[in-house]
Amino acid sequence: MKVTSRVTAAAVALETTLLCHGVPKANAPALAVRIDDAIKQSGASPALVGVVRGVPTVGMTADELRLLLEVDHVPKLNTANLGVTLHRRSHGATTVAATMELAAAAGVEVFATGGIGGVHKGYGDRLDISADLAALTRFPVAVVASGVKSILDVASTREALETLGVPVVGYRTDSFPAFYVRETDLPVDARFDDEADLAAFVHAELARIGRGVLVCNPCPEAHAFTQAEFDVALAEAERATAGASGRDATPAVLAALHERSGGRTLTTNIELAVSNAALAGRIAAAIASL
Ligand code: PSU
Ligand code: MN
Repeated sequence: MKVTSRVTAAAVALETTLLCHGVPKANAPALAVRIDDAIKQSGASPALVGVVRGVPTVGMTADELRLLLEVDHVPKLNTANLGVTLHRRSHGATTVAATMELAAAAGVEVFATGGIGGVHKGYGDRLDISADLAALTRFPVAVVASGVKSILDVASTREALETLGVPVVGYRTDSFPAFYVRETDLPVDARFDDEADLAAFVHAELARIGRGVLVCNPCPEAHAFTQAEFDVALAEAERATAGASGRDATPAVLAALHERSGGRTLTTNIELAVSNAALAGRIAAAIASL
């Protein structure tokens, strides 16, 4: 695939769905700047990924991000609807799945986000599994995330990653984190405490398997929820969004959580995304100097 790539050394890919749908639009420009700064401070270079007027772009400009944020309903793109959006020359915000596809096409090895999509709890009685999981089996990119959002079925998502054979490693943790919550009783495949060792593993593993790796970085302690705190917030948010389904489910529940927690889940979401960007930057910088 031909992508417009403005990638320099030690690039870290970033997704646009997090900015266009995951946080309120008013918070997106400042979050984008904080993520960029975190990556630069780590000695790496940010490469925002999205589709601008049908052009798949790795390394979007600030003006291009502004354009996507100004559009009323920029579609959320996974690997299923990416191609049609290119064909029709429309704008699109890339999820983890589509961002991985474009990052891989541009040769970018490291990608930072908040949390990946996974197995939904089944709002209504339908099966809903994010394309992010399949993308991890297809594109050689290391995704640095705080596990999966605790609005999903975290245990089933961990099991699905195992079934798909996706390497899941923990940065200074033995457990698979659940986004707002630092720890669960679910395991990672291996724990890494040393960043240089983690970077060397990631680089070698991507080359060895030609598929993705999930690097789990728990939410910063100061902003984490306990499981009990989170359960209360989630129960309320689910009640408020009982009708949302399909691609709308995640943004709807996230928005309800942000509203009902008085912004606390939003702060946590922002802080963990920045922390993941910083770690991804350090990994990318370490890989560049291998
Ligand atoms: N993490 C966040 N906020 C988000 C998402 C992840 O903190 O909005 C997005 C990502 O783009 C992820 C997507 O790929 O949600 C998953 O959506 P779905 O379940 O429709 O695949
Ligand atoms: Mn879905």
